[in-house]
Amino acid sequence: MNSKQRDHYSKFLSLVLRHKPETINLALDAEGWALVEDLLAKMNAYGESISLAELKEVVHQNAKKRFAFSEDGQHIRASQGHSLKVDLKLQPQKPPALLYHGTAQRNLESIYEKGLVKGERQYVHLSSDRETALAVGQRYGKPIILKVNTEAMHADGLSFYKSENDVWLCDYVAPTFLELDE
Ligand code: HQG
Repeated sequence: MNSKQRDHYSKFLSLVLRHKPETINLALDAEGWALVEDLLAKMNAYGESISLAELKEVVHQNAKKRFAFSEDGQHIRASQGHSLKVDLKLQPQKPPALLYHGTAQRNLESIYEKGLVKGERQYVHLSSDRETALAVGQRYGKPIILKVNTEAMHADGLSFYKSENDVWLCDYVAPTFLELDE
């Protein structure tokens, strides 16, 4: 498979494992897991033909490690990014003192007013490095990076979670904890 094909399947997996499993009539359990066998059968029936070996390639070659197999290899899920109400069973963790959020410049005014809100997704997503935040922000337009004072948030008793692929998650970031990274 070439990188363009892997990218295509990665996007399709994001759709069905994070947002719309009903697209292919796939069942996810409460923790977001799908049966690999079921996923393969339903993707193939839908016309997104893929073998088990190819699925493994997409999962293992994915730079952001967006998807994970269960230990026994029977199940697969997205590690973060869900709009579906799944319980990833993540435990609260102490975050680094500072995290980053990349967004589009046009969102800034509203973010300063309302803070970072989850929107469609289950959590607000934060990155531990500027580079990733920049890439995230670039998806929606001219990017800017916000520094999030996670140390102060944590001291205030707010909870943070780290996804299996090292994306930091929280429920909300109030404007007072945000600063433009210049
Ligand atoms: C913005 C990707 C106006 C927020 C990434 C973002 C991440 C506001 C957009 C993960 C706002 C939501 C999530 C407010 C937040 N006013 N705009 N008050 N509060 N926003 O895609 O964080 O690559 O739902 O800044 O890497 O961009 O797909 O969230 O621009 O980890 O694996 O509302 O998705 O992962 O956009 O991205 P999104 P996100 P993948």
